[in-house]
Amino acid sequence: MANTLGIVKPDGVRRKLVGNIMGRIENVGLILRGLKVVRLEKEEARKFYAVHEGKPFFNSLIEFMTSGPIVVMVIGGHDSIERWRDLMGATDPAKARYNTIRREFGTSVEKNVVHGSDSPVTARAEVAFFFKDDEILPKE
Ligand code: IDP
Ligand code: MG
Repeated sequence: MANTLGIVKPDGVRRKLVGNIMGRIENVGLILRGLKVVRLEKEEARKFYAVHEGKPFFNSLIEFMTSGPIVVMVIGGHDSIERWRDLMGATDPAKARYNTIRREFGTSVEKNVVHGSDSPVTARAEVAFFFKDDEILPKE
């Protein structure tokens, strides 16, 4: 029942997709345990995406992720990491399955609307990046 981190990226917020995306989370029975709207500073974005430093898309990704507010979510429930990534779809919207968020709304590999942690280790670190313990609803 581990938590995972979800983000609605600046393109998703700009295009008013937050409600739609949260609806999908609710509809599959995942649980929203934490929520906030933030705007990342360049340095914060670089730290969050440190694993991608040096890749050709890194600088552009940082520009994009700091281009407007984002919505960060702590998502819980059984297999939350995998099930949230299933809702998101593949990184490249053109390759994502039908009915996934990225397939429906993504406009490029970069501007793919949402983020999700990819393992228990990254989920723990990414949740802690944005949320203090007392900002997360405890598991019942
Ligand atoms: P993920 O978000 O599906 O886990 P990652 O490989 O971890 O994908 O990449 C992080 C983010 O960096 C992607 O969601 C996307 O916004 C951006 N990105 C990844 N690969 C590329 C690329 O080849 N070109 C442009 N942007 C990319
Ligand atoms: Mg990733």
